[in-house]
Amino acid sequence: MNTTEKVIFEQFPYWEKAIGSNSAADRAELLVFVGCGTSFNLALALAAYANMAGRKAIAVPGAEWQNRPSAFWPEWRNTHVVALSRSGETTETVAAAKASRAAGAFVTAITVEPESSLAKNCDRMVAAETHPDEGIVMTVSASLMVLLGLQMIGQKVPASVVNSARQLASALDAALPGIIADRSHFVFLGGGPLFGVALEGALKLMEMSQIMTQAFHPLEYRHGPISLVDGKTVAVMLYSSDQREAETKLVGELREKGAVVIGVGGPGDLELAVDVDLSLAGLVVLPALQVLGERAAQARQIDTVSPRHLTKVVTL
Ligand code: F1P
Repeated sequence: MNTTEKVIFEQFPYWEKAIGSNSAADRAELLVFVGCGTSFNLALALAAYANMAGRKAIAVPGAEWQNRPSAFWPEWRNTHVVALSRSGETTETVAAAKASRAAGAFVTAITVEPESSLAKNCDRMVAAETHPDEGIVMTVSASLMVLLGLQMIGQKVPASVVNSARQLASALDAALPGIIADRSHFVFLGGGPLFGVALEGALKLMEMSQIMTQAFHPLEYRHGPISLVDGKTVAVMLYSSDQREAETKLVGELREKGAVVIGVGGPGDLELAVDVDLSLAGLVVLPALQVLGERAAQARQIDTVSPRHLTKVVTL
Protein backbone atom coordinates (compact mmCIF):
# COMPACT_ATOMS: atom_id res chain seq x y z
CA MET A 1 0.00 0.00 0.00
CA ASN A 2 1.53 3.37 -0.97
CA THR A 3 1.37 6.45 1.27
CA THR A 4 -1.38 8.14 -0.74
CA GLU A 5 -3.67 5.14 -0.31
CA LYS A 6 -2.76 4.79 3.37
CA VAL A 7 -3.59 8.44 4.05
CA ILE A 8 -6.94 8.24 2.23
CA PHE A 9 -8.05 5.35 4.42
CA GLU A 10 -6.55 6.81 7.61
CA GLN A 11 -8.27 10.19 7.29
CA PHE A 12 -11.28 9.48 9.45
CA PRO A 13 -9.81 10.03 12.95
CA TYR A 14 -8.87 13.55 11.75
CA TRP A 15 -12.49 14.13 10.76
CA GLU A 16 -13.52 13.09 14.28
CA LYS A 17 -11.19 15.70 15.79
CA ALA A 18 -12.45 18.44 13.45
CA ILE A 19 -16.16 17.80 14.04
CA GLY A 20 -17.52 20.50 16.34
CA SER A 21 -14.17 22.33 16.41
CA ASN A 22 -15.42 25.62 14.93
CA SER A 23 -18.64 27.55 15.09
CA ALA A 24 -20.62 29.42 12.47
CA ALA A 25 -19.40 32.78 11.18
CA ASP A 26 -21.70 35.59 12.26
CA ARG A 27 -20.70 38.11 9.61
CA ALA A 28 -23.51 38.92 7.24
CA GLU A 29 -21.76 40.32 4.15
CA LEU A 30 -21.32 38.50 0.90
CA LEU A 31 -19.13 35.46 1.46
CA VAL A 32 -16.41 35.08 -1.17
CA PHE A 33 -14.83 31.63 -1.08
CA VAL A 34 -11.38 31.81 -2.66
CA GLY A 35 -8.82 29.09 -3.44
CA CYS A 36 -6.72 27.43 -6.15
CA GLY A 37 -6.90 23.92 -7.60
CA THR A 38 -8.60 21.54 -5.19
CA SER A 39 -9.20 24.43 -2.83
CA PHE A 40 -11.13 26.28 -5.55
CA ASN A 41 -13.29 23.20 -6.19
CA LEU A 42 -14.05 23.10 -2.48
CA ALA A 43 -14.80 26.84 -2.57
CA LEU A 44 -17.43 26.20 -5.28
CA ALA A 45 -19.10 23.52 -3.20
CA LEU A 46 -19.06 25.64 -0.04
CA ALA A 47 -20.45 28.72 -1.81
CA ALA A 48 -23.39 26.64 -3.06
CA TYR A 49 -23.93 25.24 0.43
CA ALA A 50 -23.80 28.75 1.91
CA ASN A 51 -26.44 29.99 -0.55
CA MET A 52 -28.64 26.99 0.23
CA ALA A 53 -28.28 27.88 3.93
CA GLY A 54 -29.62 31.38 3.29
CA ARG A 55 -26.34 33.28 3.03
CA LYS A 56 -25.07 35.11 -0.05
CA ALA A 57 -21.93 33.56 -1.48
CA ILE A 58 -19.76 33.22 -4.56
CA ALA A 59 -16.59 31.24 -5.29
CA VAL A 60 -13.67 32.79 -7.16
CA PRO A 61 -10.22 31.37 -8.07
CA GLY A 62 -7.44 33.00 -6.04
CA ALA A 63 -5.79 34.79 -8.95
CA GLU A 64 -9.09 36.14 -10.27
CA TRP A 65 -10.02 37.61 -6.90
CA GLN A 66 -6.53 39.04 -6.53
CA ASN A 67 -6.44 40.62 -9.99
CA ARG A 68 -9.98 41.42 -11.10
CA PRO A 69 -12.40 41.21 -8.17
CA SER A 70 -14.75 43.71 -9.79
CA ALA A 71 -15.51 41.14 -12.51
CA PHE A 72 -17.13 39.04 -9.81
CA TRP A 73 -18.57 41.50 -7.31
CA PRO A 74 -18.72 45.26 -7.76
CA GLU A 75 -18.53 46.14 -4.07
CA TRP A 76 -15.75 43.78 -3.24
CA ARG A 77 -14.45 45.77 -0.30
CA ASN A 78 -17.62 45.02 1.63
CA THR A 79 -17.14 41.27 1.66
CA HIS A 80 -16.15 38.44 3.93
CA VAL A 81 -13.43 36.56 2.08
CA VAL A 82 -12.98 32.92 3.08
CA ALA A 83 -9.59 31.83 1.77
CA LEU A 84 -9.07 28.07 1.54
CA SER A 85 -5.56 26.67 1.31
CA ARG A 86 -4.09 23.46 2.64
CA SER A 87 -0.55 24.86 2.63
CA GLY A 88 -1.48 28.46 3.38
CA GLU A 89 1.36 29.36 1.01
CA THR A 90 -0.21 29.31 -2.47
CA THR A 91 0.87 32.62 -3.99
CA GLU A 92 -2.46 33.66 -5.52
CA THR A 93 -4.53 32.75 -2.46
CA VAL A 94 -2.22 34.56 -0.05
CA ALA A 95 -2.11 37.59 -2.36
CA ALA A 96 -5.92 37.58 -2.65
CA ALA A 97 -6.21 37.53 1.16
CA LYS A 98 -3.72 40.38 1.56
CA ALA A 99 -5.38 42.51 -1.13
CA SER A 100 -8.80 41.89 0.40
CA ARG A 101 -7.67 42.96 3.86
CA ALA A 102 -5.86 46.00 2.50
CA ALA A 103 -9.15 47.03 0.88
CA GLY A 104 -11.08 46.57 4.12
CA ALA A 105 -12.63 43.13 3.65
CA PHE A 106 -12.77 40.67 6.54
CA VAL A 107 -10.73 37.54 5.83
CA THR A 108 -11.18 34.09 7.32
CA ALA A 109 -8.54 31.47 6.49
CA ILE A 110 -9.45 27.79 6.34
CA THR A 111 -6.23 25.77 6.42
CA VAL A 112 -4.33 22.93 8.05
CA GLU A 113 -1.19 25.07 8.47
CA PRO A 114 -1.75 27.44 11.41
CA GLU A 115 1.72 28.99 11.07
CA SER A 116 1.45 29.70 7.34
CA SER A 117 1.54 33.04 5.51
CA LEU A 118 -2.21 32.84 4.98
CA ALA A 119 -2.77 32.27 8.69
CA LYS A 120 -0.69 35.36 9.39
CA ASN A 121 -2.67 37.45 6.91
CA CYS A 122 -6.23 36.81 8.01
CA ASP A 123 -8.63 38.22 10.59
CA ARG A 124 -9.74 34.80 11.74
CA MET A 125 -8.35 31.34 11.26
CA VAL A 126 -10.27 28.08 11.14
CA ALA A 127 -7.82 25.18 11.21
CA ALA A 128 -7.70 21.43 11.69
CA GLU A 129 -4.96 18.90 12.30
CA THR A 130 -4.25 16.79 9.23
CA HIS A 131 -2.52 13.47 8.61
CA PRO A 132 1.25 14.00 8.88
CA ASP A 133 1.97 11.75 5.89
CA GLU A 134 -0.31 13.48 3.39
CA GLY A 135 1.72 14.00 0.22
CA ILE A 136 1.47 16.08 -2.92
CA VAL A 137 -2.04 14.98 -3.88
CA MET A 138 -4.50 16.63 -1.52
CA THR A 139 -6.89 14.13 0.08
CA VAL A 140 -7.48 14.29 3.83
CA SER A 141 -6.97 18.07 3.98
CA ALA A 142 -9.55 18.58 1.24
CA SER A 143 -12.10 16.63 3.26
CA LEU A 144 -11.17 18.56 6.41
CA MET A 145 -11.51 21.96 4.74
CA VAL A 146 -15.01 21.07 3.50
CA LEU A 147 -15.92 19.88 6.98
CA LEU A 148 -14.66 23.13 8.56
CA GLY A 149 -16.33 25.20 5.86
CA LEU A 150 -19.69 23.51 6.40
CA GLN A 151 -19.46 24.19 10.13
CA MET A 152 -18.52 27.77 9.34
CA ILE A 153 -21.74 28.33 7.43
CA GLY A 154 -23.76 26.85 10.28
CA GLN A 155 -24.22 23.31 9.00
CA LYS A 156 -24.18 20.84 11.87
CA VAL A 157 -21.89 17.94 10.97
CA PRO A 158 -22.94 14.86 12.95
CA ALA A 159 -20.35 12.31 14.09
CA SER A 160 -22.17 9.72 11.96
CA VAL A 161 -20.78 11.24 8.72
CA VAL A 162 -17.48 9.53 9.50
CA ASN A 163 -19.01 6.08 9.12
CA SER A 164 -21.08 7.13 6.12
CA ALA A 165 -17.96 8.32 4.31
CA ARG A 166 -15.84 5.34 5.36
CA GLN A 167 -18.48 2.86 4.20
CA LEU A 168 -18.98 4.59 0.88
CA ALA A 169 -15.23 4.63 0.18
CA SER A 170 -14.94 0.92 1.04
CA ALA A 171 -17.99 -0.04 -1.02
CA LEU A 172 -16.64 1.75 -4.08
CA ASP A 173 -13.20 0.27 -3.53
CA ALA A 174 -14.57 -3.29 -3.38
CA ALA A 175 -16.57 -2.90 -6.59
CA LEU A 176 -14.10 -0.90 -8.68
CA PRO A 177 -11.82 -3.48 -10.35
CA GLY A 178 -14.48 -4.84 -12.74
CA ILE A 179 -15.90 -1.40 -13.42
CA ILE A 180 -12.95 0.68 -14.56
CA ALA A 181 -10.87 -1.95 -16.35
CA ASP A 182 -9.91 -0.84 -19.89
CA ARG A 183 -11.83 2.44 -19.64
CA SER A 184 -9.97 5.62 -20.58
CA HIS A 185 -12.56 8.42 -20.59
CA PHE A 186 -13.99 9.55 -17.29
CA VAL A 187 -16.69 12.10 -16.62
CA PHE A 188 -17.99 13.31 -13.27
CA LEU A 189 -21.51 14.73 -13.04
CA GLY A 190 -22.88 16.66 -10.08
CA GLY A 191 -25.33 19.50 -9.54
CA GLY A 192 -25.63 22.32 -6.97
CA PRO A 193 -22.96 21.86 -4.30
CA LEU A 194 -22.01 18.58 -5.94
CA PHE A 195 -20.71 20.39 -9.03
CA GLY A 196 -17.59 21.55 -7.15
CA VAL A 197 -17.28 18.02 -5.78
CA ALA A 198 -17.58 16.57 -9.30
CA LEU A 199 -14.79 18.93 -10.41
CA GLU A 200 -12.73 17.73 -7.49
CA GLY A 201 -13.33 14.07 -8.43
CA ALA A 202 -12.14 14.89 -11.94
CA LEU A 203 -9.09 16.82 -10.72
CA LYS A 204 -8.12 14.01 -8.35
CA LEU A 205 -8.34 11.45 -11.14
CA MET A 206 -6.32 13.65 -13.53
CA GLU A 207 -3.61 14.37 -10.96
CA MET A 208 -3.32 10.76 -9.84
CA SER A 209 -3.79 8.74 -13.03
CA GLN A 210 -3.19 11.24 -15.90
CA ILE A 211 -6.50 10.16 -17.47
CA MET A 212 -8.33 12.85 -19.45
CA THR A 213 -11.31 13.72 -17.32
CA GLN A 214 -14.15 16.21 -17.34
CA ALA A 215 -16.89 17.36 -14.99
CA PHE A 216 -20.28 18.90 -15.75
CA HIS A 217 -23.57 19.80 -14.19
CA PRO A 218 -25.61 16.66 -15.01
CA LEU A 219 -28.15 18.11 -17.43
CA GLU A 220 -25.48 20.16 -19.20
CA TYR A 221 -23.98 16.90 -20.38
CA ARG A 222 -26.56 16.42 -23.13
CA HIS A 223 -25.64 19.79 -24.61
CA GLY A 224 -22.55 18.67 -26.49
CA PRO A 225 -20.24 16.61 -24.28
CA ILE A 226 -22.43 13.52 -24.70
CA SER A 227 -20.93 13.16 -28.19
CA LEU A 228 -17.80 11.73 -26.52
CA VAL A 229 -19.57 8.81 -24.81
CA ASP A 230 -18.64 5.33 -25.98
CA GLY A 231 -17.53 1.97 -24.65
CA LYS A 232 -14.44 3.56 -23.10
CA THR A 233 -16.45 5.90 -20.85
CA VAL A 234 -16.96 5.74 -17.12
CA ALA A 235 -19.51 8.26 -15.83
CA VAL A 236 -19.59 8.99 -12.11
CA MET A 237 -23.02 10.39 -11.28
CA LEU A 238 -23.19 12.18 -7.95
CA TYR A 239 -26.95 12.05 -7.44
CA SER A 240 -28.66 14.96 -5.74
CA SER A 241 -31.79 14.14 -3.79
CA ASP A 242 -33.78 16.97 -5.42
CA GLN A 243 -33.01 16.10 -9.09
CA ARG A 244 -32.86 12.33 -8.89
CA GLU A 245 -35.47 11.59 -11.55
CA ALA A 246 -33.83 13.74 -14.22
CA GLU A 247 -30.39 12.40 -13.32
CA THR A 248 -31.63 8.80 -13.48
CA LYS A 249 -32.99 9.42 -16.98
CA LEU A 250 -29.66 10.83 -18.12
CA VAL A 251 -27.84 7.82 -16.68
CA GLY A 252 -30.07 5.52 -18.76
CA GLU A 253 -29.06 7.43 -21.91
CA LEU A 254 -25.35 7.21 -21.03
CA ARG A 255 -25.58 3.47 -20.46
CA GLU A 256 -27.35 2.98 -23.80
CA LYS A 257 -24.38 4.69 -25.47
CA GLY A 258 -21.87 2.32 -23.89
CA ALA A 259 -20.85 4.14 -20.71
CA VAL A 260 -20.41 2.31 -17.47
CA VAL A 261 -22.04 4.37 -14.72
CA ILE A 262 -20.98 4.55 -11.09
CA GLY A 263 -24.14 5.78 -9.38
CA VAL A 264 -23.20 7.49 -6.13
CA GLY A 265 -26.52 7.66 -4.31
CA GLY A 266 -28.64 6.31 -7.18
CA PRO A 267 -28.93 3.90 -10.13
CA GLY A 268 -26.01 2.83 -12.31
CA ASP A 269 -24.04 -0.25 -13.30
CA LEU A 270 -22.73 0.13 -9.80
CA GLU A 271 -25.20 1.61 -7.32
CA LEU A 272 -23.69 2.97 -4.11
CA ALA A 273 -25.86 3.96 -1.17
CA VAL A 274 -25.32 7.41 0.33
CA ASP A 275 -27.07 7.63 3.70
CA VAL A 276 -26.98 11.42 4.12
CA ASP A 277 -28.97 14.11 2.32
CA LEU A 278 -27.59 16.72 -0.07
CA SER A 279 -26.50 19.02 2.78
CA LEU A 280 -23.76 16.56 3.77
CA ALA A 281 -23.28 14.54 0.59
CA GLY A 282 -20.53 16.85 -0.68
CA LEU A 283 -18.41 15.90 2.31
CA VAL A 284 -19.33 12.23 2.52
CA VAL A 285 -18.48 11.36 -1.11
CA LEU A 286 -14.98 12.93 -1.11
CA PRO A 287 -12.98 9.93 0.21
CA ALA A 288 -14.66 7.62 -2.35
CA LEU A 289 -13.58 9.95 -5.16
CA GLN A 290 -10.03 9.94 -3.76
CA VAL A 291 -10.07 6.12 -3.76
CA LEU A 292 -11.21 6.14 -7.39
CA GLY A 293 -8.23 8.29 -8.38
CA GLU A 294 -5.80 6.04 -6.55
CA ARG A 295 -7.19 2.80 -7.99
CA ALA A 296 -7.26 4.19 -11.53
CA ALA A 297 -3.61 5.18 -11.11
CA GLN A 298 -2.70 1.76 -9.78
CA ALA A 299 -4.43 0.09 -12.74
CA ARG A 300 -2.10 2.12 -15.00
CA GLN A 301 0.90 1.60 -12.73
CA ILE A 302 1.23 5.30 -12.06
CA ASP A 303 2.84 6.44 -8.84
CA THR A 304 0.59 8.88 -6.94
CA VAL A 305 3.26 9.68 -4.37
CA SER A 306 5.26 11.61 -6.97
CA PRO A 307 2.68 12.66 -9.56
CA ARG A 308 4.01 14.03 -12.83
CA HIS A 309 4.55 17.82 -13.02
CA LEU A 310 2.95 18.47 -9.61
CA THR A 311 4.29 20.05 -6.46
CA LYS A 312 2.61 20.30 -3.09
CA VAL A 313 2.48 24.08 -3.27
CA VAL A 314 2.47 26.39 -6.26
CA THR A 315 4.44 29.53 -5.49
CA LEU A 316 5.14 32.13 -8.15
C1 F1P B 1 -3.80 23.97 -3.84
C2 F1P B 1 -3.14 23.23 -5.00
C3 F1P B 1 -3.64 21.81 -5.11
C4 F1P B 1 -2.98 21.08 -6.25
C5 F1P B 1 -1.46 21.20 -6.26
C6 F1P B 1 -1.00 22.57 -5.94
O1 F1P B 1 -2.98 24.19 -2.79
O2 F1P B 1 -3.46 23.94 -6.17
O3 F1P B 1 -5.01 21.75 -5.30
O4 F1P B 1 -3.31 19.73 -6.20
O5 F1P B 1 -0.89 20.26 -5.41
O6 F1P B 1 -1.74 23.17 -4.86
P1 F1P B 1 -3.39 24.88 -1.42
O7 F1P B 1 -3.52 26.35 -1.67
O8 F1P B 1 -4.67 24.29 -0.95
O9 F1P B 1 -2.23 24.54 -0.51
